[in-house]
Amino acid sequence: MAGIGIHKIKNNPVVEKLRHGQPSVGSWLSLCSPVAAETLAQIGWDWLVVDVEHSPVGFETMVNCFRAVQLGGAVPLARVPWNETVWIQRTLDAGALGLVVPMVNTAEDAHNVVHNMRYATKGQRSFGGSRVAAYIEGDYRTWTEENLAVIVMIETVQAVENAEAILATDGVVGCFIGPNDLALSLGVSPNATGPGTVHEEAIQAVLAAAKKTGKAAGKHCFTAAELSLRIRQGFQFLALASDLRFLTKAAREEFEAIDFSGTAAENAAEAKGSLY
Ligand code: 3PY
Ligand code: MG
Repeated sequence: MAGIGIHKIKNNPVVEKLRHGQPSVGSWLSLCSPVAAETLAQIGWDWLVVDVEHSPVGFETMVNCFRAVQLGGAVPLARVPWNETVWIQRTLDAGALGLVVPMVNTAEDAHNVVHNMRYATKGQRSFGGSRVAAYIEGDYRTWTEENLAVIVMIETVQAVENAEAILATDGVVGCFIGPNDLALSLGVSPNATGPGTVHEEAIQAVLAAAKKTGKAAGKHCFTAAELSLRIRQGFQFLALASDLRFLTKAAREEFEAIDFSGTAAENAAEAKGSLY
C-alpha cells in the first residue's frame, strides 16, 4: 500500500558531509515539543539535536521528537546528559543517528564514547536493536560502524589542550565547541568572546587540531552571521541557536513592535480586518 511513509537511507547524510569536508548545519531542540521539531525540520536543516542535557525533555518525548525530525526531513541526533554507557545505549536504541557527547576532556573520554557507541567486538554497546533500524537499508548493526555521527564536545581548557588526541581517537567523526562552558572554564564571561580574546584563541586551537587530524570541527553559534563566518574558517558541524531561542527572539521582536501610543479606540479601528 502506498503511503507518505519514510524512505530508507543507505548512509548517514550528516557523516557523509562531514567526511567529505562539507559543512553540515543544524539546530537545537530545547522546547521538548515534537510539533516544534517537525516544523523546524521542514526548514532545511541537515540535522536537529534533541537536547537531553539541558532541557527537561523526557525519554518518550525525545523519541517523538526523533520521529518528528525524521518526518520533517532532517536527521535526528541527540545530546546526551553525560558521557555514560546507559545514556548512550538507550538514546541510540531510541533512534538517534548520532550523538553529541558533553565534556569530553581527554583521549580516554573520547575512547569511552566510541566504545559505548559500537557493538562488540569493537565496543560494548549491547545489541537489542534500535527503532530506527527499520529506516536503514541493510543491516543496522553493521551500518552503525561507519554511520553514527560521533561528535564529542570540547568545552573546557583541558579539552582544548587535548584536542588533537581527542580528535585523533578512532571512531570520532568530529568535535563541537560549547562556547558557554568553554568561557566558564577559561574563567571569563560568556560575553567575552570574539577576535583578540582568549576564548577565540581556544576556538582557533581546536580548529587547527581538527584540520591536523582530518576530523570535523564544530561549534554552537548564536547568529547566522557567526555561523557563516565559521563556515568560511573551515568549521563544519555547526548549530544555529535553538527552537527556544527562535521562539523568544521572534516573539520579543513582535512584542516590541507593538505600538501602544494610540488610544484604545484608534488601535481597535486600525487592527480591524488586518490581524494576519
Ligand atoms: C555550551 O555553550 O557550553 C554548550 O554546551 C552549547 O551547546
Ligand atoms: Mg556546554
